[in-house]
Amino acid sequence: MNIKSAQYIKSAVNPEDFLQDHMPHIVLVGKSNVGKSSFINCIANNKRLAHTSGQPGKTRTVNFYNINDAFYLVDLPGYGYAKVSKKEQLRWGDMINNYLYENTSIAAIFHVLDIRHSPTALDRQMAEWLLFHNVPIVGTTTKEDKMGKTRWKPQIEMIRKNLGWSQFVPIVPFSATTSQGKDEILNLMDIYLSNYHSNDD
Ligand SMILES: Nc1nc2c(ncn2[C@@H]2O[C@H](COP(=O)(O)OP(=O)(O)O)[C@@H](O)[C@H]2O)c(=O)[nH]1
Ligand SMILES: [Mg+2]
Repeated sequence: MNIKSAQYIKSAVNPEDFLQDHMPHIVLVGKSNVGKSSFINCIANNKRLAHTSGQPGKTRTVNFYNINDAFYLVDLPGYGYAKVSKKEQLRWGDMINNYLYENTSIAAIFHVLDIRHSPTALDRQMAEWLLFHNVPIVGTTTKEDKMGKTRWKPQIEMIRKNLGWSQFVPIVPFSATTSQGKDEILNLMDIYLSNYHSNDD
């Protein structure tokens, strides 16, 4: 897939504001500061499309980007930011579950994890929700430029085991800094979008 156009559409908090039209959604989930915005900018070839930040926990909305007028890339609010209150954590859980429940347009969900770290309890909770919602999952282990290549495979298998992902869940080592893994991610997006469309009729 070539990215011909990428445009920020809107940010939403309430289910009635989530986009729901004919276009499928490809969704990003992951810890705050893991690199979701950087992933979007790298995939879309536009460093300024999604707001990246050294200030974790800033994205508290569901953000929609129109890619090629063919699908929405959807950035769900990151989790696990220590300074967030209990109340806000609950609101976050509601928002994500609302989005997942209301949504029948999800072609695939990319669960983004830092290749250097073991999954957290919230990563595992997220993985459980996604398995429950029965949507296609792609693991993306990002910031791989910060780790020697020989260590990728054992880290990836540790993450797979920890999250209870079968061998059928693809896990792509990725770096927004070097664009490593970008082509594979675009190919997977293509595959899941065509599977989604063939389920349509
Ligand atoms: N070295 C490296 N840094 C990254 C990568 N992806 C993101 N970052 C950095 O990690 C921080 C958080 O990234 P951001 O995309 O805002 O994370 P988000 O909160 O998940 O959207 C920023 O300082 C990014 O520059 C990567 O692949 N490699
Ligand atoms: Mg972000």
